[in-house]
Amino acid sequence: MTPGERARGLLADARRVVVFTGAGVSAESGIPTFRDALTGLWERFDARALATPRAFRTDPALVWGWYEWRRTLVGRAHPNPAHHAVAGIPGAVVVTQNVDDLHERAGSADVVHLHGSLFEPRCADCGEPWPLPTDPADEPEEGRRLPPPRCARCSGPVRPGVVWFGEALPEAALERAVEVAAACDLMLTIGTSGLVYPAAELPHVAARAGAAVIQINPQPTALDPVADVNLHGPAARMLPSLR
Ligand code: BJW
Ligand code: ZN
Repeated sequence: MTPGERARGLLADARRVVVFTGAGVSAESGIPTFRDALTGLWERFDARALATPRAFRTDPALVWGWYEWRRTLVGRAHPNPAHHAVAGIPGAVVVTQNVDDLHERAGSADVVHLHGSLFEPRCADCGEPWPLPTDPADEPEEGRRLPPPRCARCSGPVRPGVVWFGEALPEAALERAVEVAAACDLMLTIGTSGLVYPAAELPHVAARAGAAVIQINPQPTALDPVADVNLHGPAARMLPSLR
């Protein structure tokens, strides 16, 4: 049996499926990953200067401008065949590390965001949600600094609603993710390097609870040893071929 045939069999037999995704699932929508050589965001930008609470305190305009540029990129992108194939798995719970909204736009009904969202900024001081402007007139370019807007309640700086290094993941999201990982009979882990914790623990949680784990990734990853089937290829080609 080929790995593809094994994966198709596991998917056809599974009743509770969890789809765990990372930046690679959106790569073919034109959204850069973090750690891929040459094209990854952390190859071109310094994570410590952009994706930590200290970075935002030190240079809020640099950080806000960078995230507004990324929000613009995502806004222009479209879900790819991988997002659509995921949305076509009946009853699947999607647990994503991604801060984009492409799973939702492809039609996935149950999406858990472990690392927040580019579309839910909030006040850095009091936590008040900040309504995003609907007018796309002022679209920032890569590298352009932009002072963050001010909170209507306390006039604190508005920050992106994402989870930076050193910050706790949203409690309810992490709890639900662990719960569904421990209760599934199949986990598909797609397009993640499996290096960032605690998210990377989830395939191990599923495997320890007896679930089968299928990984889809063109490159070897930290999660290879935990996967029962490793499908080496791009998600937008591999996923649709499983159904
Ligand atoms: C394709 C493809 C195609 C390409 N098809 N595939 C244990 C040990 C050591 C350190 C730690 C530890 N536990 C915690 C830590 C610290 C830290 C951490 O994990 N560091 C590691 C890097 C070592 N974790 C944290 O700080 C977390 N918080 C925390 O632990 O809090 C504790 C706490 C508790 C209580 C109170 C206070 C604190 C938070 C982590 C937050 C991560 N944030 C980011 C940025 C989000 C905002 C933004 O977007 O800017 O999240 S970092 C970045 O990495 C982003 C991603 O979600 C995350 C994961 O990356 P992902 O998705 O895997 O992307 P890549 O690029 O790594 O991989 C892409 C993959 O796709 C590759 O494998 C490609 O091959 C593949 N691919 N094309 C399919 N077409
Ligand atoms: Zn406020």
